Amino acid sequence: PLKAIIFDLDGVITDTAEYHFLAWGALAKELNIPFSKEFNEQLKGISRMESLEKILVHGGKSTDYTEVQKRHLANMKNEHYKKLIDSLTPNDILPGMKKFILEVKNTGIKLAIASASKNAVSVITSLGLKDQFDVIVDAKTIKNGKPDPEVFLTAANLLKVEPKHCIGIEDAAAGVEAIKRAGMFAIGIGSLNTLEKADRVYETTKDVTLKEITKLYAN
Ligand code: B16
Ligand code: MG
Repeated sequence: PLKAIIFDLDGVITDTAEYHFLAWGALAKELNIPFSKEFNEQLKGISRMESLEKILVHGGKSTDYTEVQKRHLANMKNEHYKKLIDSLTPNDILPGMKKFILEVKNTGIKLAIASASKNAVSVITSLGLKDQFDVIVDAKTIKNGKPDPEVFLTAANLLKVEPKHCIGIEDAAAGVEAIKRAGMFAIGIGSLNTLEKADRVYETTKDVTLKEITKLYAN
């Protein structure tokens, strides 16, 4: 039986993925590195420092900066990002997600967050959803980022639920891979092209219903 649903945060519960895109885009522009929505897909779900490295490699500039300078660049992006998420409110919850979360909660299924973001607790608090979750696991508590399964396995462990009794929901390719490697059922939000490893892909959050995913999980 389905006992828990583990949610990614950025791109599933709220569209902070768009703010990450804007903040990285501004930094890339300053560094004279080409940046596009398509390239940004590769940054979804992966850590801040890994994202920076991918951007620098993409621009052929990885060896131009020392580790200290790279930390500084990552901090600049994060300060910009924090300004962008400063004004988040419950109105920024993605369509259908609040209703879905409350429905899951009412059914007695456990809920957790598994996010690669160090800003996860602040985001979920601004959205007014923190109390709905039994467990929040973020980049501050884990060693290996997505696509490593650690963040999802840690969430299941803290919930005291076996991975096979969990569904994971993700918008990033790295995240879907992490869910599958954790031995869970994977729901993807986005395009089939990028999320082909998911057990089921929905185009948007408003297409996700508890009734349907419970059925898919059971079969
Ligand atoms: P931060 P998620 C991830 O969050 C984002 O998808 C990814 O784009 C970002 O680089 C990462 O968090 C780190 O975020 O800089 O705030 O620590 O989708 O796993 O909830
Ligand atoms: Mg995400």
